[in-house]
Amino acid sequence: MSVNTRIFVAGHRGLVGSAILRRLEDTDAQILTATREQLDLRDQAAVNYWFRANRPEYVYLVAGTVGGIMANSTRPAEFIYDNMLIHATVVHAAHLYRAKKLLYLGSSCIYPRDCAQPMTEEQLLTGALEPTNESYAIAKIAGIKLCEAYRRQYGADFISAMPTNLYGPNDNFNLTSSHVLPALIRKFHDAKTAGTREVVIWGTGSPRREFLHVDDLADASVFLMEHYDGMRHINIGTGEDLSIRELAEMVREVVYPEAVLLFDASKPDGMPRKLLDVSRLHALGWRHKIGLREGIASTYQWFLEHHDELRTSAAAASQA
Ligand code: GFB
Repeated sequence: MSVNTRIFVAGHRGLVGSAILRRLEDTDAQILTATREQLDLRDQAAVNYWFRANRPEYVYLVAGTVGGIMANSTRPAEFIYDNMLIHATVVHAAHLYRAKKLLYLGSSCIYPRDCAQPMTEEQLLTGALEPTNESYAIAKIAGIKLCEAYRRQYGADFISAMPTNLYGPNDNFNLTSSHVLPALIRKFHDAKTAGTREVVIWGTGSPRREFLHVDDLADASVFLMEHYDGMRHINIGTGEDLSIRELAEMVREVVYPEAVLLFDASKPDGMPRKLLDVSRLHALGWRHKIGLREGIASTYQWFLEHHDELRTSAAAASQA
């Protein structure tokens, strides 16, 4: 990339966007960002105006309203409305103002609830979705279809990738809206600080999930931007999963080994299993580097260093 190349990271304050900025730190290219206050990505006229003024050539579309199982179940309207609009406005403006390439990031919840495991890209739209995140999944599927449609009709080089559950620095540690991994770090940490041994884990502990460190995701995203230009979306993950109980035991070991686990089966389990088939990504030549235990330890370290700021921020739903 030359010094004049303009790259737009849409959603640069979130978990994924901030990791992409870190990954692009050494590039000579010009990195463009816009805060939510500067640009409402749900507003097509405002997005068009911004694209016309800034003319990005490469676009990382990683903005959206995101959250864990509880936020998804209780705020379905925000999840479908915000995400459908954000995906549509940015894809359309990238087409109108002739961006050379766009990478759109979805989520592994796009696959049917009872999908055969591991989930291949071909299983999209082969069955009913998991109800706890149906709104979000529909918006994410619409994003894939937007990229495919603009490629088919206009020849736009827009690609999509579907990451598995992510975690890392700048995650949301708010217990009502976060995903499981940051929630567990916070719960064990708070119990340790308060001197209580019992930590409550939502659900039965039996669902299985796959976790990818967001720095690996950022690396995979740059890799795909540089090396992939196909129509079909690509899964991004590690190809390994574990149960929520095993994850809780791992976080306990890092944060507070004396803690005792309690399971609250009145809370939803969500999808029974969500393991991505990553053979297409491996065949292209990319593999993750950060192991889960190591990633949990470094994320806990980050949490300790930023704990005071996090306590004061009400990051319920973020333009991630
Ligand atoms: O990460 P998570 O909220 O989302 O929950 P999903 C994963 C599993 O962890 C569920 C359990 O079985 C939860 O019940 N869990 C246990 C907890 N304790 C906790 C806790 O304290 N907090 C949370 N949040 N979970 C999301 C989707 O699904 O995954 C989104 O809702 C998106 O659409 C995202 O796709 C990646 O993995 O179930």
